[in-house]
Amino acid sequence: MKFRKIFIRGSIITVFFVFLVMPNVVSAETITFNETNFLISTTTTNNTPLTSDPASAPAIPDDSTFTLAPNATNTYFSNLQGKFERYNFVLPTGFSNLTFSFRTSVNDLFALYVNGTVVAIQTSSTQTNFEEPLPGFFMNSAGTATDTSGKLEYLLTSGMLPLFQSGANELTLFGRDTILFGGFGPTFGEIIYNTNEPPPPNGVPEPATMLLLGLGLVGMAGVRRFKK
Ligand SMILES: [Ca+2]
Repeated sequence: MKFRKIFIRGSIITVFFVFLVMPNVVSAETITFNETNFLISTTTTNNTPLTSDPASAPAIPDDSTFTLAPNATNTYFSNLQGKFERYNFVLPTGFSNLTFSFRTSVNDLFALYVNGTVVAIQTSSTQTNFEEPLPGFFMNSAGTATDTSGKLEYLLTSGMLPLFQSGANELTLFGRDTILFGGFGPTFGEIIYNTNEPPPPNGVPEPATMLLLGLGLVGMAGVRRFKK
């Protein structure tokens, strides 16, 4: 009797301490996207200005307008036409160490918005914009962004990191033509972050989880025997 009491108490205390010493499960997650992952808005513009001033970028159309698949017709701009395309992604609660890289080729100009804020603009129209390195940037986990192409006229070099949020996020790319015709071209993007979220339900159980489960079963068996 005494032994069982001690055993149950011991099990509860052990479980408590295992909880205390169990490290957070931190895993690195990567969101990779390209031009095929964007949806194009049905709203278009005609000869809207776009300068190196982020305030010059046009207002983003309503979320409900981003319905068009990125095919040859929808990614094409007629003379001076502007279009918007959207990539939606989700970040978990408590994400950390987020980095973001983005490169794109637009004929002829573009502005990129993270959750509604303009973070990068390319206003120069030159053949080299369609050659590597494509116009783009990298933001490190300290939130410092650098132009990896030397081809951007505007980059939000600090202050980009707080734009990312837990839950739904959106990247919006505005592109427009300056002569003859244009369109959205190849796009490359990567968002990498750490997460403390539990592993997916079909994942392999970790040793700590197995230990807890085992101790719980032993404890329950102990209680059952004690009640007898
Ligand atoms: Ca053009």
